[in-house]
Amino acid sequence: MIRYLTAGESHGPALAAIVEGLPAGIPVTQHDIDSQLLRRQQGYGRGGRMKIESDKAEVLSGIRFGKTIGSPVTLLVRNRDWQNWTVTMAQFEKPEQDVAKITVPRPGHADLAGRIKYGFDDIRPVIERSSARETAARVAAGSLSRVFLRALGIEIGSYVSAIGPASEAACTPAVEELLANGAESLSIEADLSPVRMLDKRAETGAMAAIDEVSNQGDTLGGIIELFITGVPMGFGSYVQHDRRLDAALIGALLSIQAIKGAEIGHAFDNARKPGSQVHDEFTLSARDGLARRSNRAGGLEGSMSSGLTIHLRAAMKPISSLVSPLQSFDLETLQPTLSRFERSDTCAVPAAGVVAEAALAPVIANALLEKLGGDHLDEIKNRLEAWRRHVAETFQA
Ligand code: EPS
Repeated sequence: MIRYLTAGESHGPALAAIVEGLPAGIPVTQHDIDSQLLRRQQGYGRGGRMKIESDKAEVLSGIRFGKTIGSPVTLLVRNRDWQNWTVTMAQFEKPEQDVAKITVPRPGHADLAGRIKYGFDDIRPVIERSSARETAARVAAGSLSRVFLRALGIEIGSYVSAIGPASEAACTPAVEELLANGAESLSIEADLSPVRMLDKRAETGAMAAIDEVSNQGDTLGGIIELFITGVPMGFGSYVQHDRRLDAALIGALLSIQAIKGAEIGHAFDNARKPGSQVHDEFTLSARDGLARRSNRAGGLEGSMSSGLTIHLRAAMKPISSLVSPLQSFDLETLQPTLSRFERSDTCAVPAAGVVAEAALAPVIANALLEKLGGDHLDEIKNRLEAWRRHVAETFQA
């Protein structure tokens, strides 16, 4: 099974990830990793930091002659901004210069509970690790599971369906058409838009909304649509709480900074309808075998993959670092004061879609490894082909 850890502070020397449990024989190029890092850096509404960074991963272990070797892969993404922070973030000697302590927590951020929980007299260490900069390491880590899945015909893609007040319909025929070529086609199309939206009117509205809140020193959240194609029937399980694929997928989405809601398909809409308008009826034909009239369940039934496209949605709250201050207080004087500004983004929803894709990849890869096992890509490929064949033959008259 694939496990990974990330390390690193937003303004420290680097971010790192160790990815353990990847099978051997997966072809990986530098471009496979760095192209995902580049995608994460894009998006209308990003702040000044993205002008400083140009994220690239150094591979320190686990890959030889362009293929994984089954041992842990270590990835390092250096922070260019580190050179501006060597005093504030000095690792050992406390610098002679005065390093200003941060004592005013920003509402909505980890600042207050983190400062109290870890017993600091300064909020800086909380800001450094709770920052969404950490997602650079997660995207690098996730890119490896992604290439593993792609080699097996399983793809993950996303687009943004809402930013603030601007929204577009989810799962339109245009989306279905793109998904027919694999979920990555959807991402390629979405990546052409500065806000990763597909509908031009929604895109214009979103960019105008970002400009407007940016002028007011405010921020915007949004909704991300995520799709996984090529997953055969029977990944995940209903037999135990910790083997339920629904929970693992939603857990991965909610592990992302500022993601506060997630659903499978249109779960919240479905909750308002009778069952007859929700469940996806079966049809059997000699030509197509088993088919469905709809996929309102989002590709998951009984916490297992149904064989249809998996569809997840994630809600991102507006970033909690605002240029226009919110009411706060000083933890040293216990006097009310306005919150301070820490450089941030006006809107990072487009980037969060890329992060969400990366967060889902190891979950699906693990569901596959749980079902099929195997230590080398070729071995797993053979087992997956046999499984796909078995499922298809089950429904042939
Ligand atoms: C980010 C880097 C950060 C922020 C942002 C995302 O860099 P800095 O703090 O130096 O500007 O721009 O972080 C947050 C949104 C957050 O909540 O902390 C990045 O690399 O994505």
